[in-house]
Amino acid sequence: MKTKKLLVLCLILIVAFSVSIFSKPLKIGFSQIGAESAWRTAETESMKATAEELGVDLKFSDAQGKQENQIKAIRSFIAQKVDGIILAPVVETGWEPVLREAKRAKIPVVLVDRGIKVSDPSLYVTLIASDFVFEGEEAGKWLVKKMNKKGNIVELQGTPGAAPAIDRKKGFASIIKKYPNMKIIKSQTGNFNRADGKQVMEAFLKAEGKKINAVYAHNDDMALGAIQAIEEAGMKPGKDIIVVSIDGVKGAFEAMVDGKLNCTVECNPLLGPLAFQAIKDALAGKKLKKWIKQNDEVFPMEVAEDVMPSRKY
Ligand code: GYE
Repeated sequence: MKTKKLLVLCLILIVAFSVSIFSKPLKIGFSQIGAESAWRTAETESMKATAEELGVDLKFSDAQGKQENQIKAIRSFIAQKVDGIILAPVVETGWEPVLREAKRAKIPVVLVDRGIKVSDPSLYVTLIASDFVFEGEEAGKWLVKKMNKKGNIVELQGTPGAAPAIDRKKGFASIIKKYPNMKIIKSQTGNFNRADGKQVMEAFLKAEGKKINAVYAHNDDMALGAIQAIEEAGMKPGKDIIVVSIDGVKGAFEAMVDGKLNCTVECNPLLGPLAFQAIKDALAGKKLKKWIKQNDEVFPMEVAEDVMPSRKY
């Protein structure tokens, strides 16, 4: 009898405890990199919309492209005793100290869209992101076919030190180097934004002029900037110079329909639902895969018009 009573009491306590945790809205901090591209804006919207749908109390912080601001945001989330942290890390390195602080405070950290390099994998729950090496390889394979295995390419890289910049360069180069008549004649960062993409392309055109047969941009925004530079130089993007990029944002599809962009490899930014689910799973003690990989498709301009209406970002 005594043990039965004790059991009932325990049960009541467990239920009361669970109700107290789960009835108040989850407080989650999201440290976003900035708003350098249409892709990132789509990701921010996905996070905010999902938080609203789920009734999550979202603390949103825009780091204006600076890691130090992200570190400050994470510290402030810890001080506010959030239930979980979602981090889109601007660069791969330099996260260990602040993530150790989050771990000490028992706050699960979910990485979205970009990976990091840490010696202790327990510092984050999971990474929800695309395979950037694969995306670079796909862009390379498509270009090899389009260029008939020969020609000169210029490359617009993403932000220095960012996982998608490093891996998209690596994946692309691994394909191109198999073809001795294909050459990457220039490669420079355009910081994942349109204005820098345009400016760097202008410099490339000044230096190499008509030698350039193709542009490979690590994201659509830089490709759209490059397209403008090509037009201003009196050439036809998509015809005189082939343009291929990554992300698959609306602006890219519009440029493909206009015949100015030849191909985009998609990269899914709609990570809100998966990110909040991952935090909930971590809080419930579930073990998650270290990388929840997103699958991406290649969209050449020939399919753009048909596909465009079904695009969600
Ligand atoms: O491709 C680009 C950006 O991290 C995957 O960041 C993301 C990249 C995306 O700003 O447009």
